[in-house]
Amino acid sequence: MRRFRTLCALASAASLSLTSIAEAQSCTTAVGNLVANCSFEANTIASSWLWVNSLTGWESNGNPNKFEIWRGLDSFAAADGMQHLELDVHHANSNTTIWQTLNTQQGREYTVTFSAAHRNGGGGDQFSVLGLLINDVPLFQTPQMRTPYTWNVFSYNFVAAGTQTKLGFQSLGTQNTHGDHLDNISVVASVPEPSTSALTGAGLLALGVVVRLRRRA
Ligand SMILES: [Ca+2]
Ligand SMILES: [Ca+2]
Repeated sequence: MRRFRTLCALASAASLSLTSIAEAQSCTTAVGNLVANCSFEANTIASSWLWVNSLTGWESNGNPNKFEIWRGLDSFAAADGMQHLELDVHHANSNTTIWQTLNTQQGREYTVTFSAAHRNGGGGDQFSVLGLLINDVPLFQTPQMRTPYTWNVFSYNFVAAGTQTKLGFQSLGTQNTHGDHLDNISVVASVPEPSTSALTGAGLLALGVVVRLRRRA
């Protein structure tokens, strides 16, 4: 029983908590990804960083600035593509929350995967922490990330409560306009839809069983 409980605890931790993955798949090619502008590449900036007030697919509570896009500042490469966000936004309130609404299937389980990183300690910033919100409820937060300019990959599973799910990310480090970097976000169904061919195959198999039963009768 003890071994069983240990296995259950491990399974629970694996499905509900974080995982660190060395290499993450690009969210832009993740099959079934529900997230729009998942890599923050849609609004190309001409400088190494820039704050903007609109971002394709996303909303923000930043005030007055809403989003801070990075494109190679400090030679820090994005986790995916060329751009990412710093959620401790320059000249904002300053830790921000960004969100978008996804079309989901009620009762279906989804996996959120994202990359997060800390900055270089500028402005006295000692660590970065990002929170994941589902329908405005904080469900998961990263540990304090203290190694500068190193991407960490996290995954979290949730079950959709309705046909629309609000996905949010919250900056939770010290508010000093430095840190809490985010990129490469995917939300995909944990178990893919059965393919048409598989369904057809299962249907034919069931038909075969029915025919055999009729012959026996
Ligand atoms: Ca990106
Ligand atoms: Ca900060």
